[in-house]
Amino acid sequence: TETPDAVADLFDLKKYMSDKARQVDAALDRALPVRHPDRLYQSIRYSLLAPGKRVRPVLAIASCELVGGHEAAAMPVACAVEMLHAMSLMHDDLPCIDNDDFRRGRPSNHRAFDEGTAVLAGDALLSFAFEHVAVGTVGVPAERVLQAISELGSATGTEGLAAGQFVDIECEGKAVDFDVLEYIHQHKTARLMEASAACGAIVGGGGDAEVERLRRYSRCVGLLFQVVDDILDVTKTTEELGKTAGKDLTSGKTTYPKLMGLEKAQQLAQELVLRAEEELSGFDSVKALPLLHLAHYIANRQN
Ligand code: GRG
Repeated sequence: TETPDAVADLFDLKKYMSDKARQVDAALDRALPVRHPDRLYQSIRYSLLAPGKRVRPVLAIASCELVGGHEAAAMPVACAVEMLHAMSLMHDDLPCIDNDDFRRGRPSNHRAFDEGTAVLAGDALLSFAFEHVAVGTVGVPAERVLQAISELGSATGTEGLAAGQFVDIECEGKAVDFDVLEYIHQHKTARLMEASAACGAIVGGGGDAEVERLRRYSRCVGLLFQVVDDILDVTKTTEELGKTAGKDLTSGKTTYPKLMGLEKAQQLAQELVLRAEEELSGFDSVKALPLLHLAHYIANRQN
């Protein structure tokens, strides 16, 4: 299908992403073969290897390569961010949190297995992600590996995912203002994307300024991801119902279109792409193509 973007013609992001995703899936498969206890491993593999976009691992690998590192150096952190993402989805779906029966087009982990297994498989995956980076990263100075590990810790804990999810739960059923909405998305979504890019650049040998630029890029992309999600939520429903007006913007969870209107939300998405692009302008323009296209892909995605 044709994208409306002119930049889309210069680089085949689809191929780039599917090539990288294939490498990541093979590495994830090797990292966690089924051992004793079988059912725990099967539960982990069920969620970890389920089909997803692999946006976070691609961010890690592309950032590593952008600063001159090799894909192999970034593979353990790329796998780790997907493990952290997968465990957060498993726990998010639990009856005590979002109580979702489906994930990635299949029954959620606790539906396919059981609640206790889903909790423990998520816990095991959380621990293993750190172990995997510590043990599996080769050819990278130890202080850089340590930096990456601490980055992953802050991205998932009380300064990251867990905090974002906590505030999200706390705000359930309440009207939320722009700052709180941004806090939730910044922590639940953008922070792990930021860590993915930062870790990739760190193990790739990037300098402080490069790591910072990639952090700013991925924070924009992370927020963009959510703004687009909210926009799709409105436009998809409108399409499905064949209506001319948008979905009821006054009920349910707070979204960008509800807070600022659909048009302003679309403007915000455009601004975020531009800001992401600006951050990349500090890099070699050819080497930055994957991340440039990734930002456009996220802006234009339809699911
Ligand atoms: C991480 C310690 C720790 C605890 C977990 C439950 C929880 C705390 C956090 C939940 C965070 C959450 C569900 C964030 C939503 C993130 C998000 C945007 C999910 C969708 O990501 P995609 O579209 O999914 O990249 P795929 O399936 O393509 O990988």
